[in-house]
Amino acid sequence: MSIFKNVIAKTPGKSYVGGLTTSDLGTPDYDKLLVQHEAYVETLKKCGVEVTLLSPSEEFPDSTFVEDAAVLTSNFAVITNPGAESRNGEIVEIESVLKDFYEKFYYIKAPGTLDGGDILQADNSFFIGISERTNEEGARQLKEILEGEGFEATIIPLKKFFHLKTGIAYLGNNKMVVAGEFVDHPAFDSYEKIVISSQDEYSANCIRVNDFVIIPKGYEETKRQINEAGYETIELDMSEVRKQDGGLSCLSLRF
Ligand code: CIR
Repeated sequence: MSIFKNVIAKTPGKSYVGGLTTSDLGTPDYDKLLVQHEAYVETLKKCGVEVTLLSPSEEFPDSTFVEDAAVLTSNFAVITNPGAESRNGEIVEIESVLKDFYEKFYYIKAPGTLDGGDILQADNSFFIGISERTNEEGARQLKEILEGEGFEATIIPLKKFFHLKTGIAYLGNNKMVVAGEFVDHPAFDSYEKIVISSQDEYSANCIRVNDFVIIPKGYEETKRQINEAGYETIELDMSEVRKQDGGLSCLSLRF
C-alpha cells in the first residue's frame, strides 16, 4: 500500500445541515461538526500527511465530502462527474486544487456519472461500484482509463449500499474490511477478510493512512479485529458526519 503524503479536505459550511441525506438521524449540529472535522484534520496530520484545507463554500452543502469529486493514483487524477445534481459543480474547485499536484488528468464525461465514494483501490486493483450516483457508463469510462494505465478494474453493481466504500475498506497487506453485501461477494474472495457485523456496519468505512487505521468511535469489535490484524487504530467521533450519509473516507482525498 502506498504511503500518502498529501490530503485534501474541506471545512464544511453552514449549509451542510441542509445537504443531501437518506439517514433519519436528525439535523446535524454545525458547531459539533466543526469540532469533529477539526479532529479529523489533526488526526490526518498525526498520520504524517500534509493537509490542504479548503475553505467552506455555502453554495455546495455537501462539498466537505471531497472524496466524491476525484479518483487519485500516484501519477494521475480522474475528475469525476458526480451523480447528484446539487454536487456536480464541486469538481471545479477540486480540479483547480489538484493542478498543484498533478499534470495528468482524465475526466468522466456525461452521460457517465461517477462519485469517488464508489471507487476503492487495493494495490493494483480497483473496484468500481454502480450505485444511485455512479452509472454503468461512468463505471465503464473509469474502467477503460484505469486499464489503459495498467490497473485491473472490476465493476460491482451495488444492491443496498449507498456508495461502494460505505461497506468496504482496504488496509493493505491483502486485508479487506467487508460488511453486508460484500462479505460473500466473489470479487473479494482472494483477500483476507475482516468481517464487520451488520450492527457495526458503519465502521466498515475506515481509512488506512500510513501507520494507522482511522475508525469511527464506538465500535469495539471492529477496533479489536483491526488491532488483531496488526494495525494501530485511532478512533474519531463521526456522529454529525454520519447524519448526512458521510464517513471517514468521504472527508478527504488521500494521495
Ligand atoms: C451525499 O449525499 O452526497 C452526501 N450527503 C454524502 C456523501 C458521502 N460521500 C461518500 O460516501 N464518499
